[in-house]
Amino acid sequence: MKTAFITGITGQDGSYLADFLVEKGYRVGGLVRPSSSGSSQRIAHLFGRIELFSGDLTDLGGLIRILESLQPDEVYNLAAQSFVPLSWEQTLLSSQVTGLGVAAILEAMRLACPGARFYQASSSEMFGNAPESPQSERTPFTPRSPYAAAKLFGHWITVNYRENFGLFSVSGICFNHESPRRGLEFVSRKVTRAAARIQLGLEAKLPLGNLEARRDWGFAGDYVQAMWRMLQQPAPEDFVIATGVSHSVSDLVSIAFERAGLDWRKHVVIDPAFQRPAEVHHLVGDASKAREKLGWKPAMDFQQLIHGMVDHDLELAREELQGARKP
Ligand code: NAP
Ligand code: F7E
Repeated sequence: MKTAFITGITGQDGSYLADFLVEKGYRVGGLVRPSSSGSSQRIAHLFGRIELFSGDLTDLGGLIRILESLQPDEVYNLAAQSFVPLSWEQTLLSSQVTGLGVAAILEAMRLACPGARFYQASSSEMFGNAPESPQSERTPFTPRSPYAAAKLFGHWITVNYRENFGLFSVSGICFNHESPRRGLEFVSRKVTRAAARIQLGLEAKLPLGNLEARRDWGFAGDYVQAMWRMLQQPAPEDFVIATGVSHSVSDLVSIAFERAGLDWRKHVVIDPAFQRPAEVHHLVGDASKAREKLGWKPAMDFQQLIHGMVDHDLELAREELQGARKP
């Protein structure tokens, strides 16, 4: 039986990865923040089948103690302050967790379990307004937010630990991926939840920022499989993970509202508070290396993804109406 350790296990990707690894027969350990007692609902169905360790990605001593006791075969670093606008408000905290936190977990691994394999959750945000499209492993990085700059540090420190210490450490440069477990502040979930709540009369308007921004949106459940495949390779390498198809925020809104039986033009309002001065306008990935070397391709397309999210949010909104769920 293999053992995996997941930081960020209470997040969207961490919860899907834990599902996937438990299903594969792994012993799964996860890092949870002492303050996150209220945010474990994404992994509640796994209680009893995973082991949780209290700690913080920025606390080297705690990470060393956990890794010494667990002795994992694979470490997945998914913890981060992952919301781009918040990284402008909490710049140092975001840099510490999303950037320096990667150095902390790598250093802990080097000291406690140097033979383990390491996955770093790198991001397409590192490309910024890239000079070429689509973006691949060879595209230059031009980060455009503290989040993206911190991710770039995490990306390069992962490469450096590989080259200097011989660690099996790799980065997956993942483009946006969503699911019914997505945080409510990200645009996909904000839209699907609002469409559902407007349909059931729980809300009337949806304030949004830039409707022209384009992203390459995939399904989180598909992306965690790529993460695992990267750690099963004979040699450590970095991979872009993407669908290769981009859509605008207005495409997203139109598909979601249509699924909910609504005309989005009657409900969406533009609110400058949600516009980003340093916007990343268009990201779309070229995942041909992952297709060739990992045998990975996404199973779910954009419309299926958004339909599934709307259907899930309609169910939650119905429960809320019946008084079985808090808003
Ligand atoms: P998410 O839902 O925001 O989850 C972030 C996780 O990090 C949560 O479990 C959170 O714990 C944890 N965390 C935050 N600060 C921490 C700290 N100081 N110490 C320990 N844990 C901490 O993010 P996600 O969408 O699953 O993404 C997973 C990773 O992939 C992130 O690193 C993200 O930046 C990266 N990424 C995501 C995407 C995407 O489209 N989803 C694309 C590319 C890269 P709490 O529950 O306690 O808050
Ligand atoms: O924004 C536009 C916004 O916040 C997507 C994170 O997982 O993926 C995610 O980062 C786009 C942007 O995701 C609203 O301006 C318009 O152009 O859903 P988002 P993100 O910033 O792309 C990357 C790959 C990560 O690594 C990150 O961790 O949508 N947009 N109106 C809006 N966005 C939000 N949130 N809210 C709006 O009202």
